[in-house]
Amino acid sequence: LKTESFLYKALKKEEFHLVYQPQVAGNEEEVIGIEALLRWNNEELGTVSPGEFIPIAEETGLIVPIGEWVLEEACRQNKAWQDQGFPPLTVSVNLSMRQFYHTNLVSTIAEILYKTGLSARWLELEITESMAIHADEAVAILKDLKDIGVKIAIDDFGTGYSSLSYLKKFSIDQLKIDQSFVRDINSDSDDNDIITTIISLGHNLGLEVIAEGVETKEQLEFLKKHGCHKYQGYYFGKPAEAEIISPMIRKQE
Ligand code: G
Ligand code: G
Ligand code: MN
Ligand code: NA
Repeated sequence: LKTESFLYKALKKEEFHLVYQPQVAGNEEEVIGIEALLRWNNEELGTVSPGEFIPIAEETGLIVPIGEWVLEEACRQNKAWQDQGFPPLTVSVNLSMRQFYHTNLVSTIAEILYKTGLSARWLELEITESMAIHADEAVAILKDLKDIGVKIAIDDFGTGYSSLSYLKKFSIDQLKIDQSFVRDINSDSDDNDIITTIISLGHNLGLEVIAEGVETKEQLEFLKKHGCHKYQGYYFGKPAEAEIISPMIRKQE
């Protein structure tokens, strides 16, 4: 309850900030994208994890203004990197269910892109399989998002309860293999099968596939061997403030 009342004031009091985690591709392990992750520090509560406050923000509807702030801040930072001469990257932003189905989502995103000057192709929205529950509506929203040019990724892929048929109907660009499958790569043969299946599924449907939660060289080698080209995880870098991430993005010559 205390968390809820503090959450109402958090935006105004500028208690939120974003951290960024690199996403890398290819043998050069070049940074090609960044996931933006929300952090909240409150004077009295200390650091509250998103796992704790996002569900409250969802219930109260606060996720809509908070989510808008996240989108704008992530786009602003990404444009700043481009203006500083770093090679262009995709910034990925997590959307929650309530935000996804909010009437103003598409126009809000269009406005934020206009305001920050970021080109739509450098913004990726992460949704989860569970958001496909209102299938017809979701198809329409995703089509509108595609029309403005942003990318769509399915986060935590493989953990949701959903029919695979939506993958063909939805305008999506990327599957993110859930970290639970990556965690046990070198011990659990079931997870190995799931990973190789997701990679082929993605490739067969013409989608990019990124593995999350990559922590070891063994996991990376396995993923590479099976044709996964993009990775994210502590092995490459933990989520960190923009200033810490900047040196990881190679400067253009
Ligand atoms: O960063 P961390 O691992 O603590 O994130 C925990 C959970 O919170 C993850 O499921 C992540 O997707 C979610 N999360 C982090 N930042 C945001 C955000 O800006 N918006 C939404 N909706 N979820 C977020
Ligand atoms: O649900 P989502 O995939 O958005 O959640 C991302 C969360 O996963 C972030 O909170 C981030 O801190 C966490 N994360 C990122 N890389 C790793 C990793 O290599 N290992 C573990 N255990 N967590 C990670
Ligand atoms: Mn995510
Ligand atoms: Na995930």
